[in-house]
Amino acid sequence: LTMESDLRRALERNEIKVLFQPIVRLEDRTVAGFETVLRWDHPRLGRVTPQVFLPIAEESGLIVNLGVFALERTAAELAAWQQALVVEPPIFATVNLSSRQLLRHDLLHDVKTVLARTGVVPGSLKLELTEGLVMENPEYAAQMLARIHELGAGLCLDDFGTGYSALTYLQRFPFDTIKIDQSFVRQMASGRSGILRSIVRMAQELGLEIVAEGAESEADALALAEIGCDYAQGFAFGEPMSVLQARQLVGAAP
Ligand code: G
Ligand code: G
Ligand code: MN
Ligand code: NA
Repeated sequence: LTMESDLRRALERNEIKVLFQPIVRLEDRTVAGFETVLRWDHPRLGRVTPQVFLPIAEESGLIVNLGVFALERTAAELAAWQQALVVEPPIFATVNLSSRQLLRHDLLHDVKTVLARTGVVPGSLKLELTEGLVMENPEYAAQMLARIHELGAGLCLDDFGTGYSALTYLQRFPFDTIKIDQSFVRQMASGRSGILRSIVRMAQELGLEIVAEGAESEADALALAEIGCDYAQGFAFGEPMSVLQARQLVGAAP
């Protein structure tokens, strides 16, 4: 309960940080975009990870405020980069969604407001959701995601391959990107790349962009490129970093 009341004040006390982890284009190793993740710099406990505070945020409803915060910060930063830099295609950013957020009707309003206020290039601000989240209520999720897609936000299916992997759902939902779970990159590194290869072939067939998550070495990056992944994310290219570091990385630092 202490944690909950601390979290309630954390936003106004500037203790919540939005970190940016680079997503790199495998063909030329340029930074294509970022996934943003939250961290809580607690005055006594130090840096608290989402695994610890997200369950509390979900339970208490504070996830709504945190979600709007992550969305606004990410979109504002992205818009500034898009104005400062002329790169084609423009840099993108993905923001994680949790179940409470998807099930809230206001999500549409929040996304619409953020897109209108920041003027990011349509599709360059993406929402990232897991299969499990979508499968909690596929009918409802299909409707919500269709409307989010209509607003001009991108959609990325996170942790792909770990859940139900009902392939028909990939066609039913307007995802433009899949993010292949780290476990397949680990398997590949130990000589088993069969599933990874078939996921990539299927995603290509469906016209989806492919991000591989958990690229930790140069060998991983080379193998992922050879298999046909478009992008990779992982410690090989950078851990989640501060917004200032991200600005420097894209060349948009003042
Ligand atoms: O960054 P890290 O690997 O510690 O993230 C752990 C988990 O927390 C990931 O599954 C990620 O999706 C989730 N997460 C990180 N930031 C956010 C956020 O802004 N909103 C939501 N809903 N989940 C997040
Ligand atoms: O569940 P989700 O995919 O949103 O979580 C992303 C998390 O994965 C981030 O919090 C980040 O810390 C972690 N991560 C990112 N890159 C790597 C990596 O190369 N190796 C490992 N082990 N974890 C990573
Ligand atoms: Mn994610
Ligand atoms: Na993931």
